[in-house]
Amino acid sequence: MVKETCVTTRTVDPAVEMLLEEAAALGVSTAFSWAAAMAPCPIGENGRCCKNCHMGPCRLVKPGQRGVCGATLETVAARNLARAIAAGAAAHSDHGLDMAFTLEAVARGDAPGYEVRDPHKLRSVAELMGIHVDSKPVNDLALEVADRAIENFRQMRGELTYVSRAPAKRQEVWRGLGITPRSVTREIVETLHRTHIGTDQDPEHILRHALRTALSDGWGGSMLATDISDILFGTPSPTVAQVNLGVLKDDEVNIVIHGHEPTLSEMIVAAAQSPELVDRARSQGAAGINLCGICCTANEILMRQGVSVAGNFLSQELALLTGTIEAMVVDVQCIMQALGDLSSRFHTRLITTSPKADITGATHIEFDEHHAPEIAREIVRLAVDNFPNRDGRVVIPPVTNDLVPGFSHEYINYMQGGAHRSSFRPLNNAVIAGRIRGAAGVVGCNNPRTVHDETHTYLVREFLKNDVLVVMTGCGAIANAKCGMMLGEAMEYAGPGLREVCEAIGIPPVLHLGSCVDNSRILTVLTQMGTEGGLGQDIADLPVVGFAPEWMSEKALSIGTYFVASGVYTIFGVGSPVGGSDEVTRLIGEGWEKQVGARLEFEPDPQQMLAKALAHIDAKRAALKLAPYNPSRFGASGDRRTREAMALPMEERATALYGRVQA
Ligand code: XCC
Ligand code: SF4
Repeated sequence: MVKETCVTTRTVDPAVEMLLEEAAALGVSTAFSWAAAMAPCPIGENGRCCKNCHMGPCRLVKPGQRGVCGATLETVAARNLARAIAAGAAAHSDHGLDMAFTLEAVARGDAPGYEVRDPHKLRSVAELMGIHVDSKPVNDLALEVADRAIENFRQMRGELTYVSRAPAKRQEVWRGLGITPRSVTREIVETLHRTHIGTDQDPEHILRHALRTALSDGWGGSMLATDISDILFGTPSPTVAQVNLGVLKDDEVNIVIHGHEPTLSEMIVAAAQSPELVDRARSQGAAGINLCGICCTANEILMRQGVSVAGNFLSQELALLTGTIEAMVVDVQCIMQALGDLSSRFHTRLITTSPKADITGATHIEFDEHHAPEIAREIVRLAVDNFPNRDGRVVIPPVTNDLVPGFSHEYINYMQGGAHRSSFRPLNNAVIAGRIRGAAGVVGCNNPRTVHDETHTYLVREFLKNDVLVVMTGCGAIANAKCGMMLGEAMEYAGPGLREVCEAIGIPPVLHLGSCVDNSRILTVLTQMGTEGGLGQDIADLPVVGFAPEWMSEKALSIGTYFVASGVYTIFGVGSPVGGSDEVTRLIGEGWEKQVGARLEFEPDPQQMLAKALAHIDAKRAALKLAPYNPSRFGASGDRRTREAMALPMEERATALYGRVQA
């Protein structure tokens, strides 16, 4: 059900609030208390600190002040932003590259336990890559796709393969500016070179390369990560799952998978269901094995397997405080170092698995796709054998909600006309008619510098009221799922036009598209909306906006920047990492608007964020000569179908509302 949130100064999630109280009682620090005890550095916070060489660090705090090398504030702020974008792009893309290596190993028969689960997606990706599909055996084709993907990471000249997926007009914009990405590797290396002391000094020139670097993530590393994950593990379609800390079980072995990659977690899902390990859990006195996730590993296995989600970024420490987690298994990205110390205060085994990420205090069981099933079993066994070590203190907040995730681009296409007539026509027509005013992508992190989940959930509710369709990924998606916004019931927030369309097509008004790398799904959705007809010829023509309301990571900056470079006006909350420089703020605002047709803005005030977004959507509608948005034109729509569906049990309800639903 749609839940009213409990607003405190720290979070809108009652489960989180309950465990924060538990943390205080236990005298345990968390990101919330660290943040409260330490103000952000006022110099670094808005881009005024340079530590790119050892003549510094230089702190440019007075008007006109320069670094020892003569660098101006503009140059320093631009360089810092460019470097952050490169780091974010690297994180997504290194993940994408590993997916390509896994596909290669699978195709060669070197990765037992894995297979191509979606040969249909494999064929369509091969076609997009210009590979002849013919009647090639699946693994031969998979090898060609893997080779082409790997080539995309290492090629030094030319264009990324997926550039051709963007609207033709967008490609022209990129070529005209000289920012068509060559490869992730080339653009990231060049960013680091340009921002080394004494190289690129012109802020506009630095920032233009930042656009190119971000594009190599969005249309390269991330898009390949998404596509290859779909090929290996299946393209998501709607399924039913549960979310929030109440998914932890007091009488079962709880294993939490946290991080970003689906490769090992898919195997752990299988291992946790094996009769041998379930029996072993029973012999240890547990009723079974309960698997759930945090952050984007959670989103990956949620989208495809319906595995429940314990929470988003700021819930990771709190999950340990429940005293019920036998193992927290982590791979890469967004894993707080504090988990090392924290887990040692409880019986929880923190298990690192990536050759790239060790945490002091953790047990390292290195993942290797050539031996994945054994490694997954070893991890689950370790968790099971840890069950008797619980100390008896159990604090599981009794808070869960249901959600329906699984909206891939392919499924959104399919649900608008079935397998043979799939298209974006109904959605585009609804936008043209003004039933749907526009669309918003609300994505990104949590940040204890702002009330946990508050802006994510505020914006989404307001967008629905204003007939704006919402697509989500990452921790923002989890935030909204927790308060029931990813169910048909969320329709009660929707304006009449949006509601009518969602009922007719059979979708909820808030669509969960997946993990952080799956923001690339939003690019493919927007491309199709932009080229389907009636809404211009480019992503920049569409009445859409992008948001990262509670951002904190460098990956979020890369995502936001590739959205802008793709033509989407994007607003970040919390605060600006370049706010110290008016010139850089202008360059990424009106400067990028002139160059790529969209601006990047930082706006901490949620009401202002909303107002700016709606004004932008209406301006884009006007530019397309669409009817002005007028909610009174669409009166009481027939919500009979929703009401009937709501009266059914949960499993049948989802099928009634969303059509094809996985078991
Ligand atoms: Fe990390 Fe992907 Fe941010 Fe959440 S949303 S805090 S990056 S887990 Ni991408
Ligand atoms: Fe200071 Fe210039 Fe060195 Fe940066 S690169 S630390 S501004 S001297």
